[in-house]
Amino acid sequence: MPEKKKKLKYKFPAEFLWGTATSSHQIEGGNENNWTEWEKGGHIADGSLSGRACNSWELYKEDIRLVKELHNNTYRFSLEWSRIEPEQGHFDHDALRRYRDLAHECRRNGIEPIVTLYHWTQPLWFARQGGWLNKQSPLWFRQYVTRVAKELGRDVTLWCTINEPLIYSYNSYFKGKWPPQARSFWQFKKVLRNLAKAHELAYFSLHDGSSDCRVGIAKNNQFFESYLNQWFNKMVVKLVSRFWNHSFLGKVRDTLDFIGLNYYFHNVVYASMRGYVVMNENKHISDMGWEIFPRGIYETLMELKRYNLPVYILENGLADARDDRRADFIREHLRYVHQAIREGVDVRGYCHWSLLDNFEWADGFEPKFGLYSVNFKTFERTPRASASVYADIAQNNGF
Ligand code: PNW
Repeated sequence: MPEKKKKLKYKFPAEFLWGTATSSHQIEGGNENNWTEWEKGGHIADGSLSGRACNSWELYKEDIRLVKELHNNTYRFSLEWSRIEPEQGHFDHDALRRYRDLAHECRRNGIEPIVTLYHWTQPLWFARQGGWLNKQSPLWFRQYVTRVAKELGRDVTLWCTINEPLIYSYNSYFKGKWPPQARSFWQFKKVLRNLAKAHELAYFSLHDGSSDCRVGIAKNNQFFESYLNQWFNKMVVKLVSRFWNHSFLGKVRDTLDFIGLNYYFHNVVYASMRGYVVMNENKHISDMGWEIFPRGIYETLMELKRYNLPVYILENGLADARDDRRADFIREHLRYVHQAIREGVDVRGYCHWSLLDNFEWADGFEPKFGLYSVNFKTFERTPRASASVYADIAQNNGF
């Protein structure tokens, strides 16, 4: 039977990449890194440990089957540095082979792998020497990346060096929320500087390893908006968004082939001399209390126009255990992505966070970000209703 041609209101560009995103520590299980050490101190809100997580270390072929079931043509995952280089200078062949298998499994299924090199977890030897505060840290990172490029360079074209440098350094070195729980503005700034250096070195290593690779970062950008149209608020909005959205990108812009955008947050800023507060309307929120504000993805995309680079949306999603908001969330955000494309932003792909329910950092397993729910005892994956909505969009390249 010939397929019925659907009339699409929002048609995406040919070759558009549709995918989901995950990270190693959140899904693999069995890791030994600075985060697993920290978990043992009872820091996780729901009392859990990452433990076996989704057991994706073993079940990666099953995961790719799900990606396929979603009619996706890309999958963003990350490499666990602590597995690849468990001791400084010693590389684990089995771990490297396992990641090569994962990339092959993607390719075999017509899925473009997008590979993140650093999604926040550190090998113990790295953490013990001060992690990103050590001035050698960018060089250590380069050594790891050079080795990875040699092993995976033939299978991987799209590389994301660092996931959300600001969210990470802010929570780990300024807010004291994540390991190593520092609270220092200077450490925060120093870590940002070293992450930028690490990115630059990685950029050149990756390009040495393969001629046609493309390298970017995943940047958490937020839509800052002034409370009412008050001049003081507007000024603060300008400063805050210049710092949060553009300072890191500005530092590394000469070594970016694309920008990865992670969009989650909208902030209506009400400023006073003592700082600012966020005054969101919060008409719609996720299970984590994060405001759902689809227009923000359009605004953050339009703000990226100035860099004149291709953009991949590398994360966007919500915790929604009952799955009663996710389908609308996806459609609404994509409507705005489509509008940004119409208005000239070169958006090449969209990765939903996340494929699976997984280990949500200091919040444990409670938040449910997955298009597939996971039974954390049997590791069985079950599609939520929104998964088929997303699968249709990907299959039709629009909706
Ligand atoms: C992103 N916050 O992180 C990460 O890249 C993912 O690993 C994560 O699972 C996902 O978003 C959902 O949270 C963030 O507390 C984690 O503001 C926390 C915050 C922001 C982003």
